[in-house]
Amino acid sequence: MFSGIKYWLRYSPNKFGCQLLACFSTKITLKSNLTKTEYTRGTHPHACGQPTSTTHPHLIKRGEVLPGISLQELKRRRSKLVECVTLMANTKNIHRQQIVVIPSSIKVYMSDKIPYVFRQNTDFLYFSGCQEPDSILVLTYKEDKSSYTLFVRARDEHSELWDGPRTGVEMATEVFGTDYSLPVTEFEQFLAALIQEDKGSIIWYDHADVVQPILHKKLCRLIKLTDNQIFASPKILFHQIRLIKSACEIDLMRDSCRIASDAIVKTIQSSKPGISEHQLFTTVDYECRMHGAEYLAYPPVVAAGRNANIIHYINNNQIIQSGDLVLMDAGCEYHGYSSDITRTWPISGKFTPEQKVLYEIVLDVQKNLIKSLKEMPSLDNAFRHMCFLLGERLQDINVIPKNIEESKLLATAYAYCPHHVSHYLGMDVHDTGKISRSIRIQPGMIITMEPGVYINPKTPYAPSHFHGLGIRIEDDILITENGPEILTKNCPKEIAEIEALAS
Ligand SMILES: [Mn+2]
Repeated sequence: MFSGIKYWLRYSPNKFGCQLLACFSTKITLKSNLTKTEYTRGTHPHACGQPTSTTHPHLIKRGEVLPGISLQELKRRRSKLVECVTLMANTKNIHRQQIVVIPSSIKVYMSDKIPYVFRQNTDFLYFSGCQEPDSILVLTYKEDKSSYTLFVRARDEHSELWDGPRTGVEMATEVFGTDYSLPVTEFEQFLAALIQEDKGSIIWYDHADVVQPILHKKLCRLIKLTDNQIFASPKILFHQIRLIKSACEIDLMRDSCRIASDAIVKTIQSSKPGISEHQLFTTVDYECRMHGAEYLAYPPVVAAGRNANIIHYINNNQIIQSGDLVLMDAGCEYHGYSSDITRTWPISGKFTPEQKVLYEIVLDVQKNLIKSLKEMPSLDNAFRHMCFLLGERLQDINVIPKNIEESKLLATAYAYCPHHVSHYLGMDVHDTGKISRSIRIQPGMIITMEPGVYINPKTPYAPSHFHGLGIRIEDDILITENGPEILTKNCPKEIAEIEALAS
């Protein structure tokens, strides 16, 4: 609906500025040098700085800001953040003004004027829904009153000619549903005025992990002006909110997991001895994008033979020899949500006896661990459980000596699987990194389960007939009231299924 309010905002930017002046008692005046033709861009097919339901109806439904994410959902997220800040203020008995600063990503260049693919800062995207670089979301909160202001790049004819349309200040409040929006150039002035108003303001800003170096310098300068400002990192708050997925996030995760599962199936089917790891990378990338993913969620591991002993092998430039196992760790990003799957298969279509023995162990351990998620352990406990299960099974086949004490058994198993067995998953691959893995899992979380075994010749006790083998099986799992639900179940992992796909 092109409401009267919007009309007023579009034609009276100075009035809009006045409203902000009244609210924040700052001396901000909005420059308006936009022409009347520019204001009519609402009917232009590329009206905004990102897809909308008007310009990209195949991606965005009415009422949505991002694919699958409605404005209502964004507002719920913002309310939760206000609740968290309120709770924090109340428990610590703080009555001062609180200002939460969430910066967007900036454009990063690989060489002169050649940008890397832009990926928005996840925390910023989660709360703002805005896909533009050089933006800032600010929450101000004092005495139960809160408001959100989105700072965006002002419209600029020259830049837009090269880089495409920007949403601009005039449209931002309507598109993103924040209380106010201002040009990003006004940020320093805005914050200075807020601090002036309440010299004891608490500024929540992550100063350890700098996203926008210029903004960071400005903030540090502002903080120096007064003595009693506190920089507190809000990241733990953001991640606590992001940890539990909403219904629409779960839907997006289901799609992301389904697309990646199908892509890996196709990749296994297309694989044969003599092709390169790089070609399998291409296949999984192609299949994910052809089914709607924007790109792969991370550089995939495509490791043939003993390359699988290198946990983060991403060179992917070797020829796959007959008889090799291929370990592929790949997932896609679908509308901002990441999947993360690993499968290991014999390139010739049949496991050798040694490969089969180890594969069966990893598969059994993985299935056992998934079952035990019903008891809602912590991820760290799942890891200890894995070391125990894996250790016992490796003892059965004489890869680990029998009759060693338990602590030694766990340590030796860890040497054969030197990575954690699980991480949280969501918008980021290693999602909500500020959340400890020692807390119990809860319904609404999504996690991975990824035990592996890597028989590096250097590992103590490793019998030579297993040398160079590397196997990992990884699924993505939604935790529900009724137990674990495997979101990547479309991707087969049983020996017979894998052999059927690979031959
Ligand atoms: Mn993983």
